[in-house]
Amino acid sequence: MLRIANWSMRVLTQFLTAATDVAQFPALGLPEIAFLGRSNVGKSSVINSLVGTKLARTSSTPGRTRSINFFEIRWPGKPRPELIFTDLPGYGYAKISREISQEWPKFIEPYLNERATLALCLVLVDVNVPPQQSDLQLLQFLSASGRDFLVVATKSDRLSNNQLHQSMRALTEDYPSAHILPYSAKTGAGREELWKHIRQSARQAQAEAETPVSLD
Ligand SMILES: Nc1nc2c(ncn2[C@@H]2O[C@H](COP(=O)(O)OP(=O)(O)OP(=O)(O)O)[C@@H](O)[C@H]2O)c(=O)[nH]1
Ligand SMILES: [Mg+2]
Repeated sequence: MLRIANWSMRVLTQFLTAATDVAQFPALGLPEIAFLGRSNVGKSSVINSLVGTKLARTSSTPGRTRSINFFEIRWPGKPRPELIFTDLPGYGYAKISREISQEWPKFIEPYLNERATLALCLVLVDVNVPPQQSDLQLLQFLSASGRDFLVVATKSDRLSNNQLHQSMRALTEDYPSAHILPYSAKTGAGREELWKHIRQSARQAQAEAETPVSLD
Protein backbone atom coordinates (compact mmCIF):
# COMPACT_ATOMS: atom_id res chain seq x y z
CA MET A 1 0.00 0.00 0.00
CA LEU A 2 1.24 3.45 -0.88
CA ARG A 3 1.71 5.65 2.15
CA ILE A 4 1.47 9.33 1.45
CA ALA A 5 3.73 11.21 3.80
CA ASN A 6 3.22 14.59 2.22
CA TRP A 7 -0.46 15.35 1.94
CA SER A 8 0.13 18.55 0.05
CA MET A 9 1.40 16.39 -2.81
CA ARG A 10 -0.53 16.90 -6.03
CA VAL A 11 -2.39 13.95 -7.39
CA LEU A 12 -2.70 13.44 -11.13
CA THR A 13 -6.14 14.06 -12.50
CA GLN A 14 -8.02 13.66 -15.72
CA PHE A 15 -11.48 14.81 -16.72
CA LEU A 16 -13.36 11.80 -18.06
CA THR A 17 -16.83 12.92 -19.06
CA ALA A 18 -19.83 15.08 -18.24
CA ALA A 19 -23.12 13.17 -18.06
CA THR A 20 -26.68 14.48 -18.08
CA ASP A 21 -28.18 11.11 -18.85
CA VAL A 22 -27.64 7.58 -17.54
CA ALA A 23 -26.50 6.46 -21.00
CA GLN A 24 -23.58 8.90 -20.76
CA PHE A 25 -22.16 7.46 -17.52
CA PRO A 26 -18.73 5.89 -18.09
CA ALA A 27 -18.38 2.10 -17.83
CA LEU A 28 -18.21 0.80 -14.26
CA GLY A 29 -14.64 0.53 -13.02
CA LEU A 30 -12.90 2.31 -10.18
CA PRO A 31 -14.52 3.22 -6.85
CA GLU A 32 -16.33 6.55 -7.07
CA ILE A 33 -16.59 9.34 -4.51
CA ALA A 34 -19.55 11.68 -5.05
CA PHE A 35 -19.60 15.35 -3.99
CA LEU A 36 -23.15 16.43 -3.13
CA GLY A 37 -24.77 19.45 -1.55
CA ARG A 38 -26.74 22.62 -2.08
CA SER A 39 -25.83 24.96 -4.92
CA ASN A 40 -22.86 27.14 -4.09
CA VAL A 41 -21.89 25.17 -0.97
CA GLY A 42 -18.44 24.55 -2.46
CA LYS A 43 -18.51 21.04 -4.02
CA SER A 44 -16.29 21.92 -6.96
CA SER A 45 -13.97 23.93 -4.69
CA VAL A 46 -13.52 20.99 -2.32
CA ILE A 47 -12.54 18.77 -5.25
CA ASN A 48 -10.00 21.36 -6.39
CA SER A 49 -8.53 21.75 -2.93
CA LEU A 50 -8.20 17.97 -2.51
CA VAL A 51 -6.34 17.50 -5.78
CA GLY A 52 -4.38 20.76 -5.64
CA THR A 53 -5.37 22.03 -9.10
CA LYS A 54 -8.28 23.85 -10.72
CA LEU A 55 -9.89 20.69 -12.00
CA ALA A 56 -13.57 21.49 -11.49
CA ARG A 57 -15.17 24.80 -12.51
CA THR A 58 -16.29 26.96 -9.61
CA SER A 59 -18.37 30.12 -9.53
CA SER A 60 -19.82 32.58 -7.06
CA THR A 61 -23.13 32.21 -8.95
CA PRO A 62 -25.13 29.17 -7.82
CA GLY A 63 -25.90 26.50 -10.41
CA ARG A 64 -22.49 26.36 -12.05
CA THR A 65 -22.28 22.54 -12.28
CA ARG A 66 -25.13 21.15 -14.40
CA SER A 67 -23.90 17.65 -15.20
CA ILE A 68 -22.28 14.81 -13.28
CA ASN A 69 -18.62 15.37 -14.04
CA PHE A 70 -16.34 12.35 -13.71
CA PHE A 71 -12.64 12.85 -12.88
CA GLU A 72 -10.00 10.14 -12.63
CA ILE A 73 -7.54 10.39 -9.76
CA ARG A 74 -4.06 8.85 -9.85
CA TRP A 75 -1.17 9.02 -7.41
CA PRO A 76 2.19 10.14 -8.76
CA GLY A 77 4.34 7.07 -9.46
CA LYS A 78 1.37 4.75 -9.77
CA PRO A 79 0.73 3.22 -13.20
CA ARG A 80 -3.05 3.42 -13.09
CA PRO A 81 -5.77 5.65 -11.66
CA GLU A 82 -7.27 4.44 -8.40
CA LEU A 83 -10.36 6.51 -7.90
CA ILE A 84 -13.02 8.57 -9.59
CA PHE A 85 -14.41 11.80 -8.16
CA THR A 86 -17.88 12.81 -9.31
CA ASP A 87 -18.88 16.47 -9.08
CA LEU A 88 -22.67 16.80 -9.03
CA PRO A 89 -25.09 19.66 -9.68
CA GLY A 90 -26.32 21.36 -6.53
CA TYR A 91 -29.86 21.48 -5.19
CA GLY A 92 -32.03 23.67 -3.00
CA TYR A 93 -31.41 27.08 -4.47
CA ALA A 94 -34.76 28.83 -5.09
CA LYS A 95 -33.86 30.48 -8.39
CA ILE A 96 -32.71 27.35 -10.12
CA SER A 97 -34.27 24.61 -8.05
CA ARG A 98 -37.14 24.05 -10.51
CA GLU A 99 -34.77 23.44 -13.37
CA ILE A 100 -32.48 21.20 -11.36
CA SER A 101 -35.20 19.31 -9.56
CA GLN A 102 -36.56 18.27 -12.95
CA GLU A 103 -33.15 16.82 -13.71
CA TRP A 104 -32.82 14.74 -10.53
CA PRO A 105 -35.04 11.82 -11.53
CA LYS A 106 -33.43 11.76 -14.96
CA PHE A 107 -29.81 11.12 -14.02
CA ILE A 108 -28.91 12.11 -10.46
CA GLU A 109 -31.30 9.80 -8.61
CA PRO A 110 -30.37 6.82 -10.81
CA TYR A 111 -26.70 7.62 -10.20
CA LEU A 112 -27.16 7.65 -6.42
CA ASN A 113 -29.50 4.68 -6.34
CA GLU A 114 -27.98 2.34 -8.86
CA ARG A 115 -24.32 3.10 -9.49
CA ALA A 116 -22.61 -0.09 -8.30
CA THR A 117 -19.17 1.48 -7.91
CA LEU A 118 -20.30 4.47 -5.84
CA ALA A 119 -18.25 3.96 -2.68
CA LEU A 120 -18.89 7.12 -0.66
CA CYS A 121 -21.17 10.17 -0.80
CA LEU A 122 -19.74 13.36 0.63
CA VAL A 123 -22.63 15.60 1.65
CA LEU A 124 -21.39 19.17 1.87
CA VAL A 125 -23.14 21.63 4.13
CA ASP A 126 -22.13 25.23 4.79
CA VAL A 127 -20.88 25.38 8.39
CA ASN A 128 -22.28 28.95 8.57
CA VAL A 129 -25.83 27.98 7.58
CA PRO A 130 -28.29 26.08 9.81
CA PRO A 131 -29.43 22.68 8.46
CA GLN A 132 -31.77 22.97 5.51
CA GLN A 133 -34.72 20.77 4.67
CA SER A 134 -33.07 19.81 1.38
CA ASP A 135 -29.93 18.56 3.17
CA LEU A 136 -32.00 16.51 5.58
CA GLN A 137 -33.94 15.06 2.64
CA LEU A 138 -30.73 14.07 0.90
CA LEU A 139 -29.38 12.39 4.03
CA GLN A 140 -32.65 10.47 4.41
CA PHE A 141 -32.49 9.46 0.76
CA LEU A 142 -28.91 8.18 1.16
CA SER A 143 -29.74 6.33 4.37
CA ALA A 144 -32.73 4.69 2.71
CA SER A 145 -30.64 3.59 -0.25
CA GLY A 146 -27.96 2.19 2.06
CA ARG A 147 -25.18 4.47 0.84
CA ASP A 148 -22.14 5.30 2.97
CA PHE A 149 -21.97 9.02 3.52
CA LEU A 150 -19.99 11.63 5.38
CA VAL A 151 -21.06 15.22 6.08
CA VAL A 152 -18.41 17.81 5.21
CA ALA A 153 -19.00 21.21 6.84
CA THR A 154 -17.44 23.68 4.40
CA LYS A 155 -16.22 27.28 4.52
CA SER A 156 -14.87 26.83 8.05
CA ASP A 157 -12.41 29.68 7.36
CA ARG A 158 -15.28 32.13 7.78
CA LEU A 159 -15.58 31.35 11.49
CA SER A 160 -13.34 31.92 14.46
CA ASN A 161 -12.20 28.80 16.33
CA ASN A 162 -14.79 29.42 18.98
CA GLN A 163 -17.63 29.91 16.48
CA LEU A 164 -16.53 26.82 14.57
CA HIS A 165 -16.62 24.76 17.73
CA GLN A 166 -20.18 25.94 18.42
CA SER A 167 -21.33 25.35 14.84
CA MET A 168 -19.89 21.85 14.82
CA ARG A 169 -21.68 21.07 18.08
CA ALA A 170 -24.96 22.33 16.64
CA LEU A 171 -24.48 20.29 13.45
CA THR A 172 -23.75 17.15 15.48
CA GLU A 173 -27.12 17.64 17.19
CA ASP A 174 -28.88 18.28 13.89
CA TYR A 175 -27.35 15.28 12.10
CA PRO A 176 -27.05 12.78 14.97
CA SER A 177 -26.38 9.75 12.79
CA ALA A 178 -23.72 11.36 10.61
CA HIS A 179 -19.98 11.69 10.91
CA ILE A 180 -19.17 15.38 10.31
CA LEU A 181 -15.82 16.86 9.22
CA PRO A 182 -15.06 20.59 9.20
CA TYR A 183 -13.39 21.75 5.98
CA SER A 184 -12.08 24.83 4.21
CA ALA A 185 -11.29 24.76 0.52
CA LYS A 186 -9.68 28.16 1.03
CA THR A 187 -7.14 27.18 3.68
CA GLY A 188 -7.05 23.41 3.19
CA ALA A 189 -8.13 22.79 6.79
CA GLY A 190 -9.53 19.25 7.09
CA ARG A 191 -7.87 18.04 3.91
CA GLU A 192 -5.77 15.24 5.39
CA GLU A 193 -8.70 13.92 7.37
CA LEU A 194 -10.99 13.94 4.34
CA TRP A 195 -8.39 12.16 2.18
CA LYS A 196 -8.12 9.48 4.89
CA HIS A 197 -11.86 8.81 4.70
CA ILE A 198 -11.83 8.80 0.91
CA ARG A 199 -8.94 6.35 0.67
CA GLN A 200 -10.42 4.11 3.32
CA SER A 201 -13.74 3.91 1.44
CA ALA A 202 -11.99 3.25 -1.85
CA ARG A 203 -9.86 0.48 -0.32
CA GLN A 204 -12.91 -1.10 1.24
CA ALA A 205 -14.83 -0.94 -2.06
CA GLN A 206 -11.94 -2.51 -3.92
CA ALA A 207 -11.56 -5.30 -1.34
CA GLU A 208 -15.29 -6.05 -1.62
CA ALA A 209 -15.09 -6.09 -5.42
CA GLU A 210 -12.22 -8.59 -5.27
CA THR A 211 -14.00 -10.96 -2.85
CA PRO A 212 -15.20 -13.98 -4.84
CA VAL A 213 -18.96 -14.39 -4.86
CA SER A 214 -20.11 -17.75 -3.51
CA LEU A 215 -22.27 -19.57 -6.02
CA ASP A 216 -23.98 -21.97 -3.61
N1 LIG B 1 -14.51 31.35 2.07
C1 LIG B 1 -14.69 30.23 1.37
N2 LIG B 1 -15.33 30.28 0.19
C2 LIG B 1 -15.53 29.12 -0.49
C3 LIG B 1 -15.06 27.86 0.01
N3 LIG B 1 -15.41 26.89 -0.87
C4 LIG B 1 -16.06 27.51 -1.87
N4 LIG B 1 -16.12 28.85 -1.66
C5 LIG B 1 -16.77 29.84 -2.55
O1 LIG B 1 -18.13 29.47 -2.73
C6 LIG B 1 -18.57 29.71 -4.07
C7 LIG B 1 -19.15 28.45 -4.69
O2 LIG B 1 -18.14 27.49 -4.86
P1 LIG B 1 -18.32 26.24 -5.86
O3 LIG B 1 -17.20 25.31 -5.54
O4 LIG B 1 -18.50 26.68 -7.26
O5 LIG B 1 -19.70 25.64 -5.31
P2 LIG B 1 -20.55 24.40 -5.89
O6 LIG B 1 -21.15 23.72 -4.71
O7 LIG B 1 -19.73 23.56 -6.80
O8 LIG B 1 -21.71 25.19 -6.69
P3 LIG B 1 -22.69 24.65 -7.88
O9 LIG B 1 -21.86 23.91 -8.89
O10 LIG B 1 -23.26 25.91 -8.40
O11 LIG B 1 -23.72 23.79 -7.21
C8 LIG B 1 -17.33 30.26 -4.81
O12 LIG B 1 -17.42 31.66 -4.83
C9 LIG B 1 -16.16 29.78 -3.95
O13 LIG B 1 -15.03 30.61 -4.06
C10 LIG B 1 -14.36 27.86 1.28
O14 LIG B 1 -13.94 26.83 1.81
N5 LIG B 1 -14.22 29.07 1.90
MG1 LIG C 1 -20.03 23.04 -8.76
